Amino acid sequence: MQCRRYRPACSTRYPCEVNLHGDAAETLRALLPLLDHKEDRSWQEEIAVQVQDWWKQMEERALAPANPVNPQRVVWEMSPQLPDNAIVTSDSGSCANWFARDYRVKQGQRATLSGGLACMGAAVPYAIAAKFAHPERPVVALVGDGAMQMNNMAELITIQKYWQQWTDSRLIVCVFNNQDLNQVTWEQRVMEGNPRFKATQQLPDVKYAEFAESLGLVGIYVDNPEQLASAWQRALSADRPGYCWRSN
Ligand SMILES: Cc1ncc(C[n+]2csc(CCOP(=O)(O)OP(=O)(O)O)c2C)c(N)n1
Ligand SMILES: [Mg+2]
Repeated sequence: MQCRRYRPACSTRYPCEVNLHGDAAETLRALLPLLDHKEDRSWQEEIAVQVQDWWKQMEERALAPANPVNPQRVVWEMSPQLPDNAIVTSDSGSCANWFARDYRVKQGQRATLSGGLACMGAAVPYAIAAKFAHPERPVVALVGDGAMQMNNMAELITIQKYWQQWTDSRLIVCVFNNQDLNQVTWEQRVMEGNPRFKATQQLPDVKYAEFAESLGLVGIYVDNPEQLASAWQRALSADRPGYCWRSN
C-alpha cells in the first residue's frame, strides 16, 4: 500500500485529502484498526430501515400486474432460485435496471454488467467467458431483444459449439422481448417529450425460443407471469443451456 499526498486523477469526482493505492482488501484491513468505534449507531440503524423499505418497494414494483409480463418480476423470480455459485451477466438496456434492482446477489455469486451501463451486446459473450473460466458454475445472461438481435443471437451458436465441454452445462439466456429499444424510449420520454423514430426503435418479433431449439438447446417461452417461477426452475434443472423468452 502506498500513500500519496496529491494525485489529481483520483480526485476527479470528490476531493481527496489522502489517496491510498493498494489492494482494496489489504488496504481496508490495514485501516480498520485506525478507526474509532462509534457508540452512536443511529445513522447505521436508519440506513438498515431504509434498505428494508427499499426491498419492500422492489417487491411491490416487481409484483405489480402487467400484461403480459412485468420485466421486473422476471428478475425478481430468478433471484431466490439461483444457486449460491451462480454467475449473472447483464446487457445494457432496461434489463440493466432490473439486474441492479431486483437481483439480490448472494454470498458466493458473481455479477457482471457491461461497464458504465454502456455497451450493448456484452451479456452473452460475458456469459460464455464465465463458462470457460468457471465451467462448474451455472451462468445466467439477461439480455434485451435489441441486444439479442445485435449480436447475442449469433453467440448462441458459440454456446451450441462448446456447451458439452462444461462440467455444469447450465447457461441460461433470458431475453426480454418488448420489440422496442426500451431504455432509449424511456430516455426520450423523460428528456425529449417522447419522440419515436420507428425505423430504428421498432424491433422485429423474433421466435427466440424456437431459434434456440433449432440449435438443439432448450427453448422456454413465457407470456404469463404466474409461469415465471416454474420457467426458471425448468431452465435451472435442464441438462443443457436454456433459453427463457418473455413477451413485452
Ligand atoms: C453498442 C451500443 N449501441 C447503442 C447503445 C445505446 N443503447 C443503450 S440501451 C439501448 C436499447 C437496448 O434495447 P434492448 O436491448 O431491446 O433492451 P430494452 O431496453 O428494450 O430492454 C441502446 C440503443 C449502447 N449502449 N450500445
Ligand atoms: Mg427491447
